[in-house]
Amino acid sequence: MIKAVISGTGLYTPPATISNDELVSAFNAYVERHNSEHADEIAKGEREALQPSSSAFIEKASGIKSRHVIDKEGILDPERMCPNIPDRPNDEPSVQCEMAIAACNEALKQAGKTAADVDALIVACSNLQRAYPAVSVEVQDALGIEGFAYDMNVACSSATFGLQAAQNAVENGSARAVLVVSPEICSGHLNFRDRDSHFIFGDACTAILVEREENVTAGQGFEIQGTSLKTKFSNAIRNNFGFLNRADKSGVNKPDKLFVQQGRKVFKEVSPLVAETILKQLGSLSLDASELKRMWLHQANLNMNQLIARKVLGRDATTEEAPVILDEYANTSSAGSIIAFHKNKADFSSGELGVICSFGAGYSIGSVVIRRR
Ligand code: CO8
Repeated sequence: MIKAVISGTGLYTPPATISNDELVSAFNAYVERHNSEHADEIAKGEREALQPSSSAFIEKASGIKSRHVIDKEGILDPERMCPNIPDRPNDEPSVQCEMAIAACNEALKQAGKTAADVDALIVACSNLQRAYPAVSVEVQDALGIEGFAYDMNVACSSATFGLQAAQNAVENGSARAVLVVSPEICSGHLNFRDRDSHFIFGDACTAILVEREENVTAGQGFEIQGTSLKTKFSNAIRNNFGFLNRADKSGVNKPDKLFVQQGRKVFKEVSPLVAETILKQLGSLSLDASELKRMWLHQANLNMNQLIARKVLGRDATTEEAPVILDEYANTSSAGSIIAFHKNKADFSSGELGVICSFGAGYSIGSVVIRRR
């Protein structure tokens, strides 16, 4: 039987960063202007005053200290509060394609492979910058990969669901190697005027190369032991942006056409579901949680990750056991758990086990147990 191995990972990090203080200062300038423009209505009780945001709240509630973004200026302009990412002509690579190329090249280099060794590419992410042609086919062409490519979206679990698709393609023989790439431009769909969520997301792109075991140098990479995917419908995290928006006369600029969530509800409902999924999966592989060296968890909220890790291990996890990257990156949707993996895997010795686990909108959970070769 053919076995699938993760032989390389790559990461593209946009150079621009926004600290909590910078973000809060732009938000509060917007609040001040809004409240002074509507002072009469607020005084008469006809309109509610907007409340300021605070860096202390953001760090305490989420663990986020800063985020990387494609464009800083537009987000921090209180008049605009949206990134400036101009459209490009069709004969230039799209922004997502550019991010994907950088991450894929690093993954290929880490694996010691070239595009000629790859048969398929999946762009797996929360937001695609156009409907078609598929961004994946553009990336495939830019990298010079023969074979096939497709886009897929399972929100924050896109990369782990993509990993299972890659594992299947490698193990059933339809591809020698598959690149799973997650160009997440979360700032494009974040409502920077919403106090409850303006701090949550950042931008980044990850890539993972999945290959046949026989094509990977002995002792290199992580063998995929098993994947466990779960979905359960919920309205608690939504983004109603879509191609039918223009067909609704009330217009495309309503707040529900951007990211909206009931954060508390998500926290309460998803955390136990994630721990349960991991434990069940370990059981089905005849493994015990105590055998895990590391959990590379989705990076949405520090308190949530600490709770999930505690439920899985039966005790508090150390930061070595459940590494954190959301302090620097914020929530980068499907890229988050892969960034944690990319940055925290070099110390693994042969035979050691870990789990990559994503969770988010849908709800969707993707858990991938891997063993260092
Ligand atoms: N500054 C100051 N105070 C604030 C702020 C703020 N910015 N925001 C809220 N508060 C106040 C509230 O008004 C409230 O005050 P009061 O107690 O007086 O009513 C108090 O702080 C507490 O508010 P919350 O209950 O909302 O705060 P929480 O402690 O629940 O923290 C979090 C909010 C951080 C959002 C938390 O609930 C959380 O992280 N939950 C989990 C969320 C999660 O994991 N979501 C996953 C979503 S990711 C995903 O799947 C989407 C993928 C698609 C990507 C699309 C890209 C855009």
